[in-house]
Amino acid sequence: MTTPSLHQQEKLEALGWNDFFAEQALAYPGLLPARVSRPDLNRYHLLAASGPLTGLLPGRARSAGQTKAELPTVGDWVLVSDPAAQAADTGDELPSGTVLIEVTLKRKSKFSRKEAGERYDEQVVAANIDTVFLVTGLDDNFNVNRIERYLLLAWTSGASPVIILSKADLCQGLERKLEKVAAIAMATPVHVVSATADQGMDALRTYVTKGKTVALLGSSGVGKSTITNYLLGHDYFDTGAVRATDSRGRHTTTFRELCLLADGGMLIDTPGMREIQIWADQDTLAASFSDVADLAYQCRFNDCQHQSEPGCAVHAAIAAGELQQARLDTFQRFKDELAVLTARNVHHGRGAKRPTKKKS
Ligand SMILES: Nc1nc2c(ncn2[C@@H]2O[C@H](COP(=O)(O)OP(=O)(O)OP(=O)(O)O)[C@@H](O)[C@H]2O)c(=O)[nH]1
Ligand SMILES: [Mg+2]
Ligand SMILES: [Zn+2]
Repeated sequence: MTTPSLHQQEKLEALGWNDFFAEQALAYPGLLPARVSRPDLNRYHLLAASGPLTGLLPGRARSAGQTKAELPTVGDWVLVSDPAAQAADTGDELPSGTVLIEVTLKRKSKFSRKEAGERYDEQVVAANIDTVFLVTGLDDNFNVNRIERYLLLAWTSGASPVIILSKADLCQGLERKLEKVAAIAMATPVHVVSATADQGMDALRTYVTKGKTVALLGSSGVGKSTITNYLLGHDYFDTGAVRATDSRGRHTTTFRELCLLADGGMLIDTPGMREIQIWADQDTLAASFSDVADLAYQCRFNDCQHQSEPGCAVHAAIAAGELQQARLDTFQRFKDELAVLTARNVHHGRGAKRPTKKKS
């Protein structure tokens, strides 16, 4: 990578650049770093020290044995050709402000889910994020199981989760809902907010500080774009009314985009997810359900399924009112889903083991 000037260095750091990426970039002299702010079909909107650029992915990158999950996505750091050097070197005539994406740097964190539908592929929703805002409405759309699911994915991502309970102004029975959330949140911070009634929003700013990236995730209509606009200070993203019958949204946001806040920090707004299927591993599942896992250690049998075995500490805790049956049910359900996912990926040579590149 070309050594950036002090001023450029500062701009890069404001975009989240740090030693983790700088060390990787040392191997590529002559290339410039840029961050993917919005992936389009074949073009990538990038933010570089010099300002916005448009990145093109050379065909060879797509065919070099990269899986879909390895292609650049929102939040990724890429190294691009220096437009000036490129024209001189190859005589390539790219429109001004357009560069070639040569390298995608290794990710520090990534929020993934199983691709929607029948396929068993990983979809990386956002990369290199510090915090994920897991947004759920406190209106009729409130659903604790969904939060549990998002939490598991967030723990797998390497970023820190924060539970955002939105639309506080429309909430009935807050206390009861908070109890339910507390029972599954473990140590995750929980914030009750309303972006439209300007309630609790300042607490959210503490996560979006200079150089830090926050991704907003949650189902359609929970108010992700409304929160993003609030923190941005202007209406950048379209927002859309929810259905009166069930408070569900209409999938107003259709692309993922990283935006810079005026006083530093970055937000990634994402489209509401229809399905949130887990993409995790056993260790993260156990960590995410440490309440259940800690109890399971105390079961008489190592392979206790916590059904009707004697000496089951999990069932004892449920009987004593220390653990909710629903929590155990969710744990078992996730475990089953994960078993299917692992079996499919082992079958297809994916998962924990990366596919080995064939030598030609
Ligand atoms: N009453 C109330 N309405 C809100 C609040 N936040 C958002 N809304 C409304 O909820 C609707 C959906 O908000 P959006 O921000 O578009 O939701 P979204 O999560 O971005 O939805 P998708 O883009 O479809 O994923 C809009 O009509 C917002 O005005 C809030 O705190 N209180
Ligand atoms: Mg939206
Ligand atoms: Zn047991």
